[in-house]
Amino acid sequence: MKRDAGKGLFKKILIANRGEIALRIIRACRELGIETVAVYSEADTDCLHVRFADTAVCIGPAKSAESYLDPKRIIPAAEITGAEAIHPGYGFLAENADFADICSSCDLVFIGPPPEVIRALGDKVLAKKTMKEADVPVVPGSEGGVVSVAAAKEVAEAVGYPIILKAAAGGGGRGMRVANTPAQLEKAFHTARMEAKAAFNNPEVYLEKYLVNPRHVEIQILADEHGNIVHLGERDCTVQRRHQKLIEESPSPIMTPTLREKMGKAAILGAKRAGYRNAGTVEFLVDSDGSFYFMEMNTRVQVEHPVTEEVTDIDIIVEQLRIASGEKLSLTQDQVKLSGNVIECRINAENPDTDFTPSPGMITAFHPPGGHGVRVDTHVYAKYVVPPFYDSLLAKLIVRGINRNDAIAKMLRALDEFIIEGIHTTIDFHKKVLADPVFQSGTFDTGFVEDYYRRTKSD
Ligand code: MV4
Repeated sequence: MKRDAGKGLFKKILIANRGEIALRIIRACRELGIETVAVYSEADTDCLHVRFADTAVCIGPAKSAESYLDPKRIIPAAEITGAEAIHPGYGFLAENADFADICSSCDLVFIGPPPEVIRALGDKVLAKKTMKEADVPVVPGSEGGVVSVAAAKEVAEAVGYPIILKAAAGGGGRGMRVANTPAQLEKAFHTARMEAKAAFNNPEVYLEKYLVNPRHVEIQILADEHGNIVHLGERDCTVQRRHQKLIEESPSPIMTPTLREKMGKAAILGAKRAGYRNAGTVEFLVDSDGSFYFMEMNTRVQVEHPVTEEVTDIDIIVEQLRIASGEKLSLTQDQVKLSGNVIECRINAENPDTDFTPSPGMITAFHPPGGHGVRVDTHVYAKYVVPPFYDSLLAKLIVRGINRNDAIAKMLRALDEFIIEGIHTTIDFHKKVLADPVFQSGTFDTGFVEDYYRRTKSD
């Protein structure tokens, strides 16, 4: 549904999510005078999003498929409470084009891009084609999917080994296979297709030259419904483990003003070509020589959005709400200014000593850090019981310093103050990484976490 110009902001929206992001959205709504409807599962009756929203509706049992993932339970909650729009947050239904379609047919605004844009960018082959048409650099590889071993081998010879096979319906690292030789490629082709079929019910795979240990740098963009698009600089998300981001920062240690302008322009051109609306993120791989290549576009607000909020002083959730209600962007590209260095550590309910296995249970003591330049986005409180059903993010600790060393010192100080007892968390892991000379040098790549464990195994 497209709203009439001049209708103003929404009066009431429903938040189809839980945890810290539900709280984050409620906060933005409160500041804008928008009423909020929370939805919650039977496992989440004691959650703060239920308490802080103006209205809360129980939508089903603990299992996500029967609550947060079920449009048949969420849409009626919006209808009964008179919400005009739905904010999906991240995860759950956030990148589900069918859900965005259902919203629109029920006269509810989906706070995000149009369904056909979500669908097109969710197809990684089509997304890559769209970016190529917009002159955004893409990794050399197959034009579209590869349908046979022979076709794959032909493309591999042309771009050179090593190569990577990726699922067209995949993303975020699921369904990928690397091959160094034609023999490996033959095997990888069949397993990649089988995995893709099993995971996404779509066996289509495409082939790219494999960049060895690149960096992950993503550009945040905002696009309104009037054709205006700005970028808010980059986030460096190179510190990951098994495709789970652990630390994000902005500016990227490898960024230069020239490279930022090039990547920002590329992100905007790609978003324009895709017909993008609302907040989005264009992910790039950056090679050791500074070449960058489109990887995928995320059509939702991301976990790490506060990094950009702190470095630009722009409230991304407020912008999402304004854009979705038909307002123009509140700023032009030359008004976007980056200031200082921001780092975010994801504090998860996981045990780093047992391969980051989940650690649900009661938090017996809780004290978040504070002070100058410290932000904590969390839904956790003392005696809160972390349920085993959802993702393990407990808190995002975000600090801002005048330079990178200052931000690292602040993060180490804040991590020292952070008390979470009763369950395992990633706090101590972050303390070790932030004190690591390789992390401090800023010269790491996506092999960093694995390499860190190799280097420090003896202690
Ligand atoms: C790649 C790559 C190297 N070369 N593509 C991982 C997530 C998924 N979106 C794509 N990924 C990669 N794609 C080419 N052509 C290496 C990765 C990759 C990676 C990328 C970003 C951050 C961490 C990573 C860890 C392993 C592999």
